[in-house]
Amino acid sequence: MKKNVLCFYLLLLPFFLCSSNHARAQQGTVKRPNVIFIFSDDHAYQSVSAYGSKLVQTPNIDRIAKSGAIFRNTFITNAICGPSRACLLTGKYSHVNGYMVNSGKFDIDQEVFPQLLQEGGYQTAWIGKMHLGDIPYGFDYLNILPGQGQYYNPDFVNRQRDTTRIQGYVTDIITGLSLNWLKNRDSSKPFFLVVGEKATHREWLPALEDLGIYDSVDFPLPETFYDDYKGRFAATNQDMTIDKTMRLKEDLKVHTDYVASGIYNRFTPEQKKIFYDYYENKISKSFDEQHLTGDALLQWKYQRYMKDYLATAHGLDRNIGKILDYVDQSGLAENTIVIYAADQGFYLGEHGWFDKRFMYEESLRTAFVMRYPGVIKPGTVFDQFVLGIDWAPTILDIAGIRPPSAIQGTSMLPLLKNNSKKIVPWRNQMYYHYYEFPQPHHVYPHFGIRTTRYKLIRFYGGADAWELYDLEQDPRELHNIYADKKNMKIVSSLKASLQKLIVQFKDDEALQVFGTPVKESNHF
Ligand code: SGN
Ligand code: CA
Repeated sequence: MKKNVLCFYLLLLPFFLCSSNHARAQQGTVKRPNVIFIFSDDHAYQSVSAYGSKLVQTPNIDRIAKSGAIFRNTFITNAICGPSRACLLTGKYSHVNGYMVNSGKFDIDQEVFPQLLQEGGYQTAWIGKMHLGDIPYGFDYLNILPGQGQYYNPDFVNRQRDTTRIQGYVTDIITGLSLNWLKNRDSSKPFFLVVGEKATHREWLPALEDLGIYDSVDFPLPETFYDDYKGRFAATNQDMTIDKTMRLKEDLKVHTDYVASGIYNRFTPEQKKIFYDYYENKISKSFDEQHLTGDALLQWKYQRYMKDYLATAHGLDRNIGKILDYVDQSGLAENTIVIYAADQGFYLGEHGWFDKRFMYEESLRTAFVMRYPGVIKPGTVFDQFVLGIDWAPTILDIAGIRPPSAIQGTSMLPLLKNNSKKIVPWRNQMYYHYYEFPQPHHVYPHFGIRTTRYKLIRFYGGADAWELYDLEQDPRELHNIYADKKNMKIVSSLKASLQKLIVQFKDDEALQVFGTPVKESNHF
């Protein structure tokens, strides 16, 4: 008899397992929150006032942090655009989701978490920059920029791959399309919307109304601006300095090629005039008059870079404000989570650089703020290490959908719910792996581990060397102390932890490199 009952339950088990996600998803149908995920491109946390920046104010990003939480230790596991988005969508490291370099193509046959949201009854949309080389499934509505997209009068591509050119400034248009979608969506379902921003990507083109807003400000040089890269081979050999790599014409718009320029050719006569008056009649003219050389030229470039970059970021922050206003005024606020995050960090002159990629702090770490009414207490600060691959399982968990076991990230929901500040078991180290080489910025492939105090990095593919930083003693990462005999113990303990992470995340390429000895003479 007993045996029969057991058999009966065993027969039913697959049914329970299959339906468990659905059942969990259904439980709180009424209450399941909406999620708006605003994902910017190359927006450095050093320029966000919520992160303590003194450069400019970002009142709207700060507004999310104040009404929710700021995550001060958010790290991206492969700090470039396409791969970061692939990590967001899959919750998996680049070597697992296969999208390791920007020139690659995302394998759309793999599962992305918005598909699971759809199955669980969510309506899903991605509007703006996506940059995956292909269009993944899982979105009911898509209106995306082709590739990197354009700042002025950009083209947008829909799910049917029809292209439409829309007049205006990209960040404003993305907001307009997003609000439109929100207003016309099926309001009987909860939703997940990605607002994919192009700002603040190179070549840092501000909204025409923001041209020159910071021209009277003299931005301070970062402490490491004149870094000599001593003891760091890969850093010595990169191609991303303001001095040598940054281009006067394309990046700083000094005597833009008004005939050949793709940007300029898209303009209406009115837009053309505003752009020309500013960059040609004002900036280029003043540049010519100064006859700058050497350090004066370098400092001028830095100032122009900062002014354009921060003016572009200003338009981004203003548009985040428009989305928040809509959420607040439409009655959505109470049940809508708003997230702002950047796809990775960016150098604002630190080490003399722009761009990203390196496992050093400015690019590894990214801005991430989140408001979750009723769950996260306003003004919460999280210092736990959270990763870009944690977003997928977190959002699934919030939606009541169990994250698939193949996801490598971890749901942050237990942290978010933990207003009583009990200790929630959490990682205190993270694993990073970057691949794209040599183009476009000649940053050698590398992987490594960051703990609360140390960072150990292994470069390979031509720059075979280890680097070790003590982030407590040397937060700017100027002193590679790997070869210092007195660090042998910490090196071997970090290597053991790194190897464990490599094995845990099944990174075969790293495992092979890890096992290949490096010539001692490479550590100078
Ligand atoms: C372009 C930029 C690079 C930038 C990559 C990747 N050059 O190639 O400076 O690193 O995009 O950026 S540009 O001359 O076209 O501006 S990412 O954000 O997509 O990863
Ligand atoms: Ca980016």
